[in-house]
Amino acid sequence: IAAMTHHSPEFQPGNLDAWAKAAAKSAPGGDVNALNWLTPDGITVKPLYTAADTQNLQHTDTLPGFEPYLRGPQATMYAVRPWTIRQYAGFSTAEESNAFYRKALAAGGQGVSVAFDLATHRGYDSDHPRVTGDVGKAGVAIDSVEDMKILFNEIPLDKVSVSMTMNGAVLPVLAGYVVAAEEQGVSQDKLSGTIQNDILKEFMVRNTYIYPPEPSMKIIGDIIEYTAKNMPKFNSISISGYHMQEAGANQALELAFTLADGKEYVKTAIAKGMDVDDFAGRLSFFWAIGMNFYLEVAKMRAARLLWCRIMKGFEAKKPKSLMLRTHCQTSGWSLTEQDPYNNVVRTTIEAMAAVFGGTQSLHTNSFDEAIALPTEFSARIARNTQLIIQEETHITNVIDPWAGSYMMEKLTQDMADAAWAIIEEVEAMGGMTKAVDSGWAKLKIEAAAAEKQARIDSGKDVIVGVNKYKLKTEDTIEARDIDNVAVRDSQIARLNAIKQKRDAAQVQQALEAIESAAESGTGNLLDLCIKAVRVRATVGEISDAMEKSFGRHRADTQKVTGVYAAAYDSAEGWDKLKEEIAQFATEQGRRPRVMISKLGQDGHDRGAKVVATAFADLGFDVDMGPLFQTPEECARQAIENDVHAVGVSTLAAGHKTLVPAIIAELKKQGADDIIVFVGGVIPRQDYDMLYEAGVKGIYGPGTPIPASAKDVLEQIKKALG
Ligand code: SCD
Repeated sequence: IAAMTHHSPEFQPGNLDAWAKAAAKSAPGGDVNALNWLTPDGITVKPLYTAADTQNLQHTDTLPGFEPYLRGPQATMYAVRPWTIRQYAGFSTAEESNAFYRKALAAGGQGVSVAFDLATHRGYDSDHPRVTGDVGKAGVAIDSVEDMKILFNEIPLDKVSVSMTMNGAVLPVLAGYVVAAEEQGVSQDKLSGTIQNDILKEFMVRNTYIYPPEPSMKIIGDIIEYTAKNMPKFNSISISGYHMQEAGANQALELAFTLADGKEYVKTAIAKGMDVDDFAGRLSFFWAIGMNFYLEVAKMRAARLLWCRIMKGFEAKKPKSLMLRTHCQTSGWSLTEQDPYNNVVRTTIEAMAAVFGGTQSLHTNSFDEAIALPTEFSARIARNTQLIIQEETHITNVIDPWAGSYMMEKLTQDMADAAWAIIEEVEAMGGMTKAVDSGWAKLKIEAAAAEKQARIDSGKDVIVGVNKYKLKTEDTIEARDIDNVAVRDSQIARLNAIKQKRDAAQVQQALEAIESAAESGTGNLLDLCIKAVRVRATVGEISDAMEKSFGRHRADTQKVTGVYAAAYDSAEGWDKLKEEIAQFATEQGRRPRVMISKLGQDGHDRGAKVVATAFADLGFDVDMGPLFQTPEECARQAIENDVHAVGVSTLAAGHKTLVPAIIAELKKQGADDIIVFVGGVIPRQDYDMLYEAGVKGIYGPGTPIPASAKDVLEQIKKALG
């Protein structure tokens, strides 16, 4: 002991000034501050943290399972029960998805998480003409309870918890699950799981809404009310920051907007006359975990701290109402098409951050997800990533292991403060519904996305294999393809069979009850939808019944300007390209004009928005097509606006149907001089097919925008002769 407390002359306890002097010797420009990293959130991350950084922090001495739950919602956390391995999956038909789930559960998966196709998300049955390119593509096609029953065949719904990512068509889908369970012999009160049911973020980023904000919030209120009464083990909502970060938000923005959304849902339920403690324990959260390791762990700890503060503000009393429980998913956006096995490493690092942050449930992405839907092989590696962390590393033995780290405690507080400032800003605007309605929140995220893209394109942010250490040749990897024509045909056959067998009068009556409840605002819509599903009303019919009085929401397409150019400062190539575009304008009498469009039900518009912003900053005239256009509508708008080129952004695997269709439409409407280019997630094996269909350029993930812009300009010139 004497030896341990006695400091020999070589080992004097440090003095911060002395350290700063020593560090300055090797710091750039002799300045230690040059080693600070200012994050996109505006947080300064220093190269060294000491006891001085944690001295005045309030929450460093708390315990897991106790207020403010910063260190975790459970007292024992993973030491008793690790997080749930819950892999988000679904594609093609209910039969195929069911087989995939059962195999995954047998191989170590612990919960089910259903991905629905975009037709279902947007409340269309598979036979609807607007969704020909979408059926069965980026998720499973569900039209009726008969599909739901197949989806959960031999999965015991009283034992396995099920998460359903559904926001638009949330009522018919949740009703379908309840009735499928009922017909499996499992009553509602035994169902455990989660429905995403988070519509506010859909208006900001994900775009799978159906109705306008106001009726959408009414639906959420009804679901919270119904599940609180009848489904006590079921999480009524998964308040999601995930899609915000995927759309470009930094961590502080993701955290703030998500908690602010949460506040709005609590207010909605209270306004229905509910006691906060009757429902708050079943509000759940969902974070994206990207490559920003320290900040992600800090974000998760800060989230629990702030949610407890927010819920105390609502006078919640029960511990369950105060603790934030969350699902996490590794970042899909951080995955690269180039050198794709690197994605296994990225996902592992992100999964570690989620685990150190204390997640309750986790999805790890498959390495091929920047290219297509996961194969059996890539899904296995993704699942095993979690199993290895759970069962080989002993990481689970210690609760909140980063606690007490000078850095982590300080960053947790910094992150909480940064997010709280944004939450207060939102509050001053009148809450998140208003911030969303005005378009302010969406533009904040889009500006962050454009800035991020510019940092990557200019090489400031490194992505291995994309803007540094690039491979000369890429090996092609196996990708899953869905025969969407076959899926659609089989869905239509089943729909027709159901419609023939059911009692039409009963269906009519049930739909009318929904319609009049939507109209009058009385009655619980989930209750009425469950009744309609029992008599075999379809997802599309139920959605239509509500649409009659709610209407369908149409977003306006605002876009940010100047942000990309400001962050992209490797000026040489940029300025040269701007000059060429100016030159084009002088020669042609007008600037090159492109229309950036999204076809089908794919609402992922981050890429489209960033490209539109950057092209405009370069000097193109840019039109932004509305979401969800059919090829026919898109061609008409392109012709009316007299564009030189249409750029299709596709992220939901609809390209093989929709891209040839837009080219054919342009031709049909007499405008085959308008060239078509494509960007987004497109497997290499589809390139030839698209070029043969007449596409003039394909720009996969990781293509620097100035490079694609230059190519588009060349192609336009060529087409003009
Ligand atoms: C857990 N338990 C413990 C314990 N740990 N009890 C005592 N001691 C411990 N140490 C108990 C819990 O209290 C709970 O019981 C039960 O065990 C289960 O644990 P849990 O922690 O609640 O885990 P889980 O059931 O898995 O629930 C996790 C969430 C849930 C709460 C987060 O909402 C969930 O599963 N969410 C998943 C959402 C999802 O998959 N989303 C996919 C999104 P009690 O309940 O009785 O207390 C995909 C997506 O959007 C992709 C992108 C896109 O499409 O655009």
